[in-house]
Amino acid sequence: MAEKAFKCGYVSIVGRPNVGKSTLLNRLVGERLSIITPKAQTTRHRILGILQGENHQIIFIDTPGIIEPKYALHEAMMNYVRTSVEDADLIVLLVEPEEEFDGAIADRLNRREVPLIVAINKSDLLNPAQTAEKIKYWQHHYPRAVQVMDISAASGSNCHNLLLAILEHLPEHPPYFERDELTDRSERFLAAELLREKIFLHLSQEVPYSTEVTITSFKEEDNLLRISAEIYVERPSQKGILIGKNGSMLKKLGSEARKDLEAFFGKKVFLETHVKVAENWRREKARLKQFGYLED
Ligand SMILES: Nc1nc2c(ncn2[C@@H]2O[C@H](COP(=O)(O)OP(=O)(O)OP(=O)(O)O)[C@@H](O)[C@H]2O)c(=O)[nH]1
Ligand SMILES: [Mg+2]
Repeated sequence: MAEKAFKCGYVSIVGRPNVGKSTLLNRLVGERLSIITPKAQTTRHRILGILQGENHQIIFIDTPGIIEPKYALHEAMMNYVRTSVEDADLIVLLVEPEEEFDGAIADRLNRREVPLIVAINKSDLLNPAQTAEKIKYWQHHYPRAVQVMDISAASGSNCHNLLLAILEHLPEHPPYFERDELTDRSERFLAAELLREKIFLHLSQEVPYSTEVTITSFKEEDNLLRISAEIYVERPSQKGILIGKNGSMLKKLGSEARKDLEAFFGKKVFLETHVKVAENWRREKARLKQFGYLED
């Protein structure tokens, strides 16, 4: 009997901010690779999550939500979306229940002829009649979609069917990555992101958006990980808010991040944090390079 063909390709998950792209990446890969918060513009990078199967290797790409860029950081984020779509063998456009068709997003996606799946996420918020109506709506706006379906990335509902649809339309190709690789991201990156997640969860208004985290030291000892992080904000007043009264906020952020890091790495973690000011870093090319958003 002929051997089953091996399927492999890049699947770009794109959509507006906050629709659940990172939740879907983590759900499909079964690991916590990308941070999730209720705030828009949580994801700032292009993050690969690789699903390895006996006869397939699916390379999912999580991307920042599509927005009109307002400053250099946004431009870098939209460049990640562009390259992700350019690299894709298949595109999953993720939308949420109340969302309306956006011609600018359609133009972006229609530049590629690869198969497109429209997935209506957060279907747990819809009744069956509403779901049927939304499916019709998106079929009407994306007649070229190979499939329009409802899912819930948070509960996992229908995500297996999404995976089957992806596999059906993925090309036959030998694996691009090693057979045990999970992501292209370093442990340092994942650690910085987990700390950034806590900042998004506990601070409001501009502070999370003005914050960047870098890991300055990541040392593995026998049964312990020693991690030092620098948290950058844009103004001295934000530094005060982040540290909190008698250091209480910084302590809370650090302790929650540490618990998650211990669960992720399966080791005891010692996490040290320092807060610094980098004026207007979101608009400064040199800072964006330092923080890894731009190539040298
Ligand atoms: N009710 C419901 N909420 C969901 C579902 N999937 C994700 N969410 C919530 O939607 C919010 C945004 O999820 P993310 O995965 O961070 O969304 P994103 O598209 O990656 O957002 P950005 O990175 O900001 O573009 C979080 O509060 C999730 O818990 C779902 O299936 N149902
Ligand atoms: Mg995200």
